[in-house]
Amino acid sequence: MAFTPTDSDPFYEIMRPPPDETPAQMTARLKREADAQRISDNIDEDIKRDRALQRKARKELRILLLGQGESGKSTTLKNFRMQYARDAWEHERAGWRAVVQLNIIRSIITILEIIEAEMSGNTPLEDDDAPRRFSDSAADVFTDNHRLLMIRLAPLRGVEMDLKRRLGAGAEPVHPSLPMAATPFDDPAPLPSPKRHNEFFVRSWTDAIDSNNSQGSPEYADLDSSTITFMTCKDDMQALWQDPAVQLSLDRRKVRLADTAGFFLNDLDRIATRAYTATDDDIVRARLRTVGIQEYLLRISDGLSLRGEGSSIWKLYDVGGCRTARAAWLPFFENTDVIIFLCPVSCFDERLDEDSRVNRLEDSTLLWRSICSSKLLTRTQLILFLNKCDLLKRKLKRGIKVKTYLPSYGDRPNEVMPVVKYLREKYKEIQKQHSPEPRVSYIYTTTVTDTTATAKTLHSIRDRVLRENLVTSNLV
Ligand SMILES: Nc1nc2c(ncn2[C@@H]2O[C@H](COP(=O)(O)OP(=O)(O)OP(=O)(O)O)[C@@H](O)[C@H]2O)c(=O)[nH]1
Ligand SMILES: [Mg+2]
Repeated sequence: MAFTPTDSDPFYEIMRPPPDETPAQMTARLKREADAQRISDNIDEDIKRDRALQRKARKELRILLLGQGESGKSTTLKNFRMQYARDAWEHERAGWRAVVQLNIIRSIITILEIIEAEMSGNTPLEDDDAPRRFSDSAADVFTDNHRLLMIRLAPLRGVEMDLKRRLGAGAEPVHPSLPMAATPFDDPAPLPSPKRHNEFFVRSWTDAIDSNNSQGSPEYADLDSSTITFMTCKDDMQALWQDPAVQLSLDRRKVRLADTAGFFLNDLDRIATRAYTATDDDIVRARLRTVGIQEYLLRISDGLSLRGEGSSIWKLYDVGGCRTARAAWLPFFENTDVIIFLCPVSCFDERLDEDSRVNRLEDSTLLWRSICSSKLLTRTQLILFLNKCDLLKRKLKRGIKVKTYLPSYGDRPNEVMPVVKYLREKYKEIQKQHSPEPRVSYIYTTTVTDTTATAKTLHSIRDRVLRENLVTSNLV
């Protein structure tokens, strides 16, 4: 950009044009300035290219995991680490027990708060669309037994505080943000989805897990009063979770704990024990919301057996996906080799936590469009995960019609395969239309909580990314 000094600028005196400058002198001066700028831009470009080549020579790749909040970025990262950073994974295993306990306690507290609200006839907690006051019969389903359970489970609030302190986790209110005018494919119909509670978050889950690591070991459990209280509450937690009135209430408020971290509630016999150690699946499913951006290193051996040699370093960046966190993504775009973008396909009838006016699929689609069209990412390989296929399947089975929220879906069958195919085509089309230069589309349908299937996807990505990287760095 040409330099235009103002009189408050320290360079004003040096840079300002002579007062008696003729038109011809002005033209010559502007040309000189434009030439200087072009040379400077070329140098910047050369430096950028050199840096990229140096990284390639060191066989270093930068991979960014992007997508809206809860799309599955951290879960994908965990799959990568489980496959390719096995030592670190094992080292952290003991520390995950506290996260699993915290996930369970958050679900229990959600249930307790719902019972409290229903008993007092207060405004519903989870669903803005539900009636403002429940009928007497709804409140009546809760009895003295529920009151007793509430009292008996009260100590879990203390355990929650203790676990959060140990993990260094915080809780953030959901900040409303500006509405988005555009829609993905059509104007979605009004959405009856629940609004979630403030969630705890960590800046870096490896730090959180590390700081908690020694305290998470089974030997430490003898002294760990939180685990002891947690174990003591096991029967009451089970009674609460399996209670028909509770299930009815959750259903009415469309709170699907079983679709979130709540599915640990079915495993209390296994988890609420002194000897419990988190399994690989537990770790992958445990939810810790990300804020900020965190770098994770992986050493990837080239499964291509290219001359049988070497490995490359993959720098993976996990980011917070909620709208307020997205401004921090931009500085990471430059020199990013690969973006793995996660679109949760089950979200067509849900709204953003941070802005309940915005449909999640709409948000994800606009995000995808802006990633595809970014000039900074022209040479970045884009990989799209159409994620949460298992939840899509469950949702369609419950009879929820895609067409209601996405009228352009029309009369296609309300089944997983056609829905995924439709979204795949739409996302592919957006990529084609909005990419500044033609690029190949790599689209995978995923359920990243399924570690076996995801391992295959990651191996395929590894081979593909390494191959592409070799091609672009002219090594093959
Ligand atoms: N059933 C199911 N759950 C999933 C899937 N992918 C992610 N989840 C769950 O969805 C929740 C959110 O996943 P995360 O990986 O934490 O999402 P994120 O994109 O990192 O979210 P932020 O950190 O808030 O940006 C977690 O409870 C995961 O276990 C999936 O394919 N199927
Ligand atoms: Mg995350």
